[in-house]
Amino acid sequence: MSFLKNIKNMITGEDKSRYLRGFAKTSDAIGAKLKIITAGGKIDPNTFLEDLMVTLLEADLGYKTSELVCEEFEKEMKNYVAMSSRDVFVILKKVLKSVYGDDEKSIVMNDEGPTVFLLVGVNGAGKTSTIAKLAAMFKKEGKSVALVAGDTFRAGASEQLALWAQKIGVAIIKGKANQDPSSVLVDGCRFAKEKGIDILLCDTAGRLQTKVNLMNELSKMKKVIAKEIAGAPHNTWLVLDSTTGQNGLSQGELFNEATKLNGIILTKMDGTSKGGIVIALKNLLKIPVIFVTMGETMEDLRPFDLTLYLDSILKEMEDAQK
Ligand SMILES: Nc1nc2c(ncn2[C@@H]2O[C@H](COP(=O)(O)OP(=O)(O)OP(=O)(O)O)[C@@H](O)[C@H]2O)c(=O)[nH]1
Ligand SMILES: [Mg+2]
Repeated sequence: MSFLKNIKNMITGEDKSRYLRGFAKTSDAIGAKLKIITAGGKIDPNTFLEDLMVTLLEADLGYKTSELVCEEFEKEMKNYVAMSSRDVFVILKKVLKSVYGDDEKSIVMNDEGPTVFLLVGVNGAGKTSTIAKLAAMFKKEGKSVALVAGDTFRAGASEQLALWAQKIGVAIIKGKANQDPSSVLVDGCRFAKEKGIDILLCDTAGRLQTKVNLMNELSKMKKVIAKEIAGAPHNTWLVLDSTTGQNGLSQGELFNEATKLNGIILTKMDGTSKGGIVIALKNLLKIPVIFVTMGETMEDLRPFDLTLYLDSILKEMEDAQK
């Protein structure tokens, strides 16, 4: 969709190097490691496949996806008489790209009224701070934005969001402590309709994907929003802490069952060497990663871009010897 394309065009120059820095730890785990393994010329295909499997597992691609990458790598490898370090880079980039699949993703925009975003996820994943980042981004794009403090459970959660709203200069709709979050969301939708707000960003309380009653609460929230604004929530995004590891796949699966996700935001990429989860999530769950966050400032939100991502995590290998 054109909106996302506009944002993507923002990734240039200095911005691009910020993106690369955000994946530095994953780059150490994959690119730098493979560079060492493949240094010195002669690459034994059998031991290399083992090393590749271990490297991918350590970077959190998960067993199934790592195995698939290795199988595809093995097929490609047959086209080479002797593999150089540079060949490994070229093959791996091609294989990772095909295992990820198409990089098609969109932000669903509502042309008839407010576009509603519902952000869900486990405790501490980064939902509230990501809402702030998204609000700042949309505001910069010239959209009118309002926030809904749908976390009425955790003490201080509404205040945390209100501070962000004040800092960014956008409206906020809050409820009372322990108020039914669905009723706060209804208030938010009505406010957005009345005031002609373009973007309504709804925060929710953190919850474990295994707590059935809390997951049902999310389904209820979706239903009440849909009654207020046709097609809403237009975007239901799982906020996933990329340092979580393979539990992220279980989060993706169970939140998707409860709320039918149409996107994932991967947070805290700056603090992890486990950026391979991006590939596993897309390959196994078919849910695209829309944005990644790589720091705590408002500027640390980036649209996910497959080519930049692969360039980043394999960066160390790029100038490897032929
Ligand atoms: N380094 C780093 N820290 C982040 C990033 N995103 C969020 N954080 C930090 O992670 C912590 C939790 O973020 P919140 O936004 O409060 O998480 P939440 O999902 O709303 O948490 P609950 O409301 O308790 O469920 C905060 O200290 C954030 O500053 C990121 O991309 N990089
Ligand atoms: Mg929160």
